Amino acid sequence: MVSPTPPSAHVQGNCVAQPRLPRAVRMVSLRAGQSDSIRQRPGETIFLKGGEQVKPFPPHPDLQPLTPTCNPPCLAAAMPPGVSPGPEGPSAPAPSGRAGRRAPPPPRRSPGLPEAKRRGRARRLHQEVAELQDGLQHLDLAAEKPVPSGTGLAYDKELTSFHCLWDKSFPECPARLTSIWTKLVEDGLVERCVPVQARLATEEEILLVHSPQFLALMASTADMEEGKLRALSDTYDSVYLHPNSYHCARLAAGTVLAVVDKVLSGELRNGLALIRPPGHHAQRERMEGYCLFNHVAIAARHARERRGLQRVLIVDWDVHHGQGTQFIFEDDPRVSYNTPSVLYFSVHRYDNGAFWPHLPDSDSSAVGRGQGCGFTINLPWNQPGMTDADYISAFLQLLLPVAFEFQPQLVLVAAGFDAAIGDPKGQMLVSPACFAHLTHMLLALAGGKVVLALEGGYNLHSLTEGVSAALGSLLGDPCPPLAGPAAPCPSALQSISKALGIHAQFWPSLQHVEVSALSTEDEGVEEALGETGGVPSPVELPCPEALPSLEAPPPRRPPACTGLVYDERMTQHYNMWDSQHPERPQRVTRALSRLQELGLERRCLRLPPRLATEPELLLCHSPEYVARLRATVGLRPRELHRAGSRYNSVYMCGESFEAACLAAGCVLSAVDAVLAGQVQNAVAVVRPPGHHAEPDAACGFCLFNSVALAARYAQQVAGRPLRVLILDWDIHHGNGIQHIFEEDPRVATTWQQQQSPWPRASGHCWETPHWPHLQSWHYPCLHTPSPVLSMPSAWPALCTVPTGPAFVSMVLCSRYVAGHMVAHGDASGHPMVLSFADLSAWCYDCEAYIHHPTLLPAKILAHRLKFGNELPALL
Ligand code: Q9C
Ligand code: ZN
Repeated sequence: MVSPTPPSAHVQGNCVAQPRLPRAVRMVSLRAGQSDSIRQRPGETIFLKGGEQVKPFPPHPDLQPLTPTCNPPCLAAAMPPGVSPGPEGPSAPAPSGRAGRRAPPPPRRSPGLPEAKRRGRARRLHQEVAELQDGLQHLDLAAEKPVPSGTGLAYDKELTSFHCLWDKSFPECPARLTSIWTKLVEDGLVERCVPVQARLATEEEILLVHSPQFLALMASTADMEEGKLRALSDTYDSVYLHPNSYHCARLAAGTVLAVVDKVLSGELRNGLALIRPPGHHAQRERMEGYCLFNHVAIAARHARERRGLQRVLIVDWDVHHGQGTQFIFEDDPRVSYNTPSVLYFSVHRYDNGAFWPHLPDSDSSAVGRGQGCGFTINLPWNQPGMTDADYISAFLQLLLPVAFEFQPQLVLVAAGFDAAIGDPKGQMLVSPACFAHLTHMLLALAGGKVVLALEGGYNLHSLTEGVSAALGSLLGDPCPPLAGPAAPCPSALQSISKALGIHAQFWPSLQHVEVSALSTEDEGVEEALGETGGVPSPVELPCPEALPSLEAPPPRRPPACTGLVYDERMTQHYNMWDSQHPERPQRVTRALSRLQELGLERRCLRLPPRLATEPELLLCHSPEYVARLRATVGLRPRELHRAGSRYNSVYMCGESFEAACLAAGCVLSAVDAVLAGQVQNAVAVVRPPGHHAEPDAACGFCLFNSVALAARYAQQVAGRPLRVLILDWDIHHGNGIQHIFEEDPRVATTWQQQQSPWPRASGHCWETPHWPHLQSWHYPCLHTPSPVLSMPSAWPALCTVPTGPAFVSMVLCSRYVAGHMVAHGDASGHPMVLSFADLSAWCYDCEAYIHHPTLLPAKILAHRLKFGNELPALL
């Protein structure tokens, strides 16, 4: 291997240019004299060179005072103008996420500081290191908040004790609740929930949202005769009153509060309130649209004012616009809290204003007022017939980006099921399974604190199916598969694009989304959509075909457990020449003990580890390659060294083959358990890693491509067609997986592509981009002229092999990239090498690290070059 020519531009005087580090990862050298930057920043991972990785645990978000200028950094940027003036003032454009990121650490100071300052710095560094290590030892890693568990289900038969006295076929009827209950019992869901006692909301609670006059009026209806009730009802839009209506509306509101309180206290993880009458059309002084009191609005105010929450998200997927909720919060004053409080998102049928409640306020142009600007998000559909794909798109493209930015502490869902297929009012086509998916997506928010309150839903069949599916998600069941097509229809895209265009000004997370293609002003689209009538026009924009349904539907009650597979023997693969190699055995031992400390390990089902068999390895690798790796078993160090150096960034020891077979086999074992339905999902804590391994070559610490093997294996053992998605979130490109599946349509691979992906076909060391755990070791190559030191005659006594004049060559490039340092001895004839990374010295002949006082001058020189100051005494 030939060493590349040095790029002198990377050396600035004596100060070597620092590699840029990603925001949350820094390498800290304990010897580097960086006392001013060793302090851990929030959320940051620090790698202690030569030590263990320190992963800080961020403080619990609920315990964190959230000031607009700090955590999370993007929230401040998300504040609509005027809400939280950042340093740039209220009208400054919000920085995009990228621009808002922390700048890389400042370059180190150049040498020439007074000696005393240097000593002081070294002393401070010592002290900080000691403190850091001490602090780490006393970290109580196990003392973390227990994860709340249990899904609350609130229902009271009392809530069926009212109906419309003068219209027996009124859609809002007692059977809605009784049929839901029957269905949930049938599906075995009731017994899996924690019952929550329904209760009456107090007057004080009602007054959180409604006026005293309105409350008094509603209270007075309890004693009214039918005639009076009817007369009063008729003065409102779409309501009926029954002598029990007031009582039940108070019971419904209180029941939502009961569930919310148990979720906020951590007694329950999430919950569902089965209530009627519905609430989201009720306004401060008005009943409307079957609603008397606005339960969800009351619960949001309660959470904020009585339970101290700062941010509540209301998601309203009822097919009608919850104008009541919007009016209550659209100008919600939040001065005393200095943070936005309630974000209202509603997706609803609008038909360009032709659908009830016929309000321009239901359009996406209504965004809130004053300080509430940007905190009302309406997504109006202008055609009936919206499908799962349309609702999923609405969530993925609009709601979730904003919600992740908003970081709610509680999610309240105005859960109507009148968008469900078969509903006489909504005339939408949402499947029951889709409600499981919508619910599931919300569970990622607010630490899972999600409470569903029933709103509309008038087809008893689709209502009950929808509720059952949503409750399944609250209970942790996997979502049932959705039927295609998977893409939103043109009209839905138009609605979503318009809302995105409007809200991008408030929410930086929406700014990257392309909104021009289908904006309302786009005449081409109007044409493609045909005359804007009530009926969806035949598809005119390309819409992907539905994927064939491959899977049999999963069992109704799947296994609720997670598999864990691990085998200690994987630690026998190690780098015998470098115990500090980043891919070291402690990676898995530490991971496992952490799982144990957290009590996660005992919540898993341990799966049997096993070796991948020869035929299994051949699913992705060539017979020659497998044989070549097998032949490394029992080789001597020198031969192993050579075997590893055939490949890019690979080391091997006598146990490497077995460990790699074990790593792959463990992943296969996890696949077995998942496909057999023994577990719902699984984790394999394995090493060596696999995703760089090619069909016929080891690469980047990887020997066998465990994930690629698992994908092929899954397809083989499933006994039926199987689509496999591989998500590769490793910071490096999974070149091996890509090459293995590039032409296989059955496996989709996805990874985050870096700007200049590693590995490169030809590796000049300064071209290799960041590999975070190697980054501080990546310095420009200074082979010519290498500082070469003559060794005195004492030298050979230390190192058994060389006689005569010996040389120490300083290699200032990465030892792991393109095999530079490994191959340096061969290429240059130098018998030993001094690492610029950690000032260790390597002897090629005895294949060992060595130390001797005669090396000191070379080390001092290297240190001076690297850090611009003298080697601290601690060396
Ligand atoms: N011709 C809920 O779903 N429709 N409310 C009025 C007038 C009112 C629905 C039609 C529908 C209200 C909670
Ligand atoms: Zn509705």
